[in-house]
Amino acid sequence: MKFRRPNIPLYILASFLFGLKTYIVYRFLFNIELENNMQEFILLINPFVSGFLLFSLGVWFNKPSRQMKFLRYSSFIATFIVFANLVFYRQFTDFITIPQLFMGSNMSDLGSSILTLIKPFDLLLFVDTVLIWILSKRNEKELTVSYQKRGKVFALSMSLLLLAGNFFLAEMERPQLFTRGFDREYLVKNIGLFNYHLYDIVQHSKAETQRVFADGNELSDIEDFIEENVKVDEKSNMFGAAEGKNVIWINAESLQTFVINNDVYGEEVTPFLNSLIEDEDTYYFDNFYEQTGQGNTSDSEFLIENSMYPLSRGAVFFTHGGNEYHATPEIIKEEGYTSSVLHANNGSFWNRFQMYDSLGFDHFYDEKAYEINEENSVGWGLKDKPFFEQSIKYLQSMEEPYYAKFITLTNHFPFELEEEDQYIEPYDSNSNTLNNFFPAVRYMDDAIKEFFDQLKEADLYEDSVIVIMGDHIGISANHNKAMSMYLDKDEITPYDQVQLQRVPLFIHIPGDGNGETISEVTGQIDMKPTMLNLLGVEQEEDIYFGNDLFSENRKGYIALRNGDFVSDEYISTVGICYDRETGEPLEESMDDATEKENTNACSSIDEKVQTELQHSDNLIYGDLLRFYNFEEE
Ligand code: GP9
Ligand code: MN
Repeated sequence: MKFRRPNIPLYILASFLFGLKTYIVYRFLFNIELENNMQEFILLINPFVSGFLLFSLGVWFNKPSRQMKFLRYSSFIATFIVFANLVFYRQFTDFITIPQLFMGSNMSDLGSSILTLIKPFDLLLFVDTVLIWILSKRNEKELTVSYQKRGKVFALSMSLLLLAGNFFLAEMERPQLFTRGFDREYLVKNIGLFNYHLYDIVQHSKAETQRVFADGNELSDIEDFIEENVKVDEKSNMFGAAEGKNVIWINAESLQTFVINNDVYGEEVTPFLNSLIEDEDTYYFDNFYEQTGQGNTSDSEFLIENSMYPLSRGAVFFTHGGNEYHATPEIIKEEGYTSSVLHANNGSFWNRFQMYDSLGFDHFYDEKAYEINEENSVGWGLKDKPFFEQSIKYLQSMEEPYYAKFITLTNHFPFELEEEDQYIEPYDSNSNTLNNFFPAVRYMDDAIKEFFDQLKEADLYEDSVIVIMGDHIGISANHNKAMSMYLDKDEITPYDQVQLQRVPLFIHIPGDGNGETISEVTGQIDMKPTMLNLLGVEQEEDIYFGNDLFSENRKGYIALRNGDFVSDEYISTVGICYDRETGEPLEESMDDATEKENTNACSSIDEKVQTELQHSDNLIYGDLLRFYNFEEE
């Protein structure tokens, strides 16, 4: 039988197939929330518009072989972008940003994680590319178009017109879409993945320019804002409670609050941490939020050392590792402290070498400081137990008083664990990630318990304050079905999603005796002022956005990096204002007048939150701390 070629130019066919395929990916592989028919419609048209915009450029090539070559390569590249975003999304429930592309070294270090993120059926994504490849080779002449100049201009105008139509609908559906760019899901939903990437490129260049042109005049606005909204004059009653003590900080990888005092099939997930809560020397914070963005662990480190927000795009450790900062390690150096980070991973991951230097750390014990072999490692590297064990000698050798930050690794996605380290059964649901999370957390819990024993044995315990903090969520929204099953809920609402961003914080001060559970709304942004106060360091002139956790007089809200926030009374997310205690959306069952009032209740805080994030971003983009005089009174 003779092969009958389709009767349409290849660039049209390519646009159509690409549009169709991308739509299917949007609709079924990304977890994009659609609230109404208009959003459905925009999501449907935008991949076709993007496809046409790209492939119709082919008509500018007169030579058939060139035109076909363009279609082949552009189809492959466009598909690869969709594929890369898909793999990335499975891990982070987010889309790639330009700064992230420059974190290539991190991407390759992900190693085993990446493989678990690629599914065999992803190959299907490339079916149309293969088809186009074959057709373009076999039927080169028939499928090429040779338009006169007018035809070419017409094709271009059509594509731009379609794009304008798409943008118009998007702006109608979501006013200020382009100014509120930090919500990447909105962008992709409304203008498509490709236009989103273009937008991201523009944003990135703008940020780069900002640093070059910054001159420090912007600082006074920021200082005024902080003076008015953040700073609290009086000291909390914990000022100096750990004066002169060593600080042992444990960054507990991916630890979330929902596992604390919880169980799997009757087995406690975190028996040691649970017992620590009951200990009279522990202050435990159960409404403490992580505020990280794309930089995960490194973002949490940035928050705690600087009391500034990480960036909404990329990891600030990477993009602004050479900036001037005024971080905790640097400040306490003046009080005689030495500071170190201990983390048995490749030291260049997250650009740590450079950033630790900028933050004023004296020493970084990275993987080279540890004995790592096949027996004592799993997943990402050295297991937590040998990690702590091998670290004791370093603690003993540190000059006192010291500030030592331990970053654990075993409880990291994909939560691999060897049989012998599984002290509890995995959970049983459709999500292996969630299932394996519990035994991995349990292993970490046990590792911390042993570490406490080792500290005591080595006489390092009494004279320290031990902080344990979850760095960020370990279970993303992709596993909501399994999560709702575990939490015994019908579904995970946007409100629940925010609440899942709680990570545990323990401040354990041996001999204190007044420990308690504190349920105030708090977050990682608060750690720098808290630690400085605990150590009795008089606050000099400084720029920070958090408050001492123990202070009665706090600013009253915690901003999440995506612009959501949690205040004492409300939780604001996806444009809905929820009552924090009940989880009820305020808009519902309200008459018009009250509704207005309630929306306003969230919106007045919202305004502050957005300004605060903006100020913090500007400080980083403009590298403004280089103009700040930390000495002046
Ligand atoms: C890597 C460790 C884990 O060194 O900090 O990285 P994460 O993916 O959680 O940021
Ligand atoms: Mn982490």
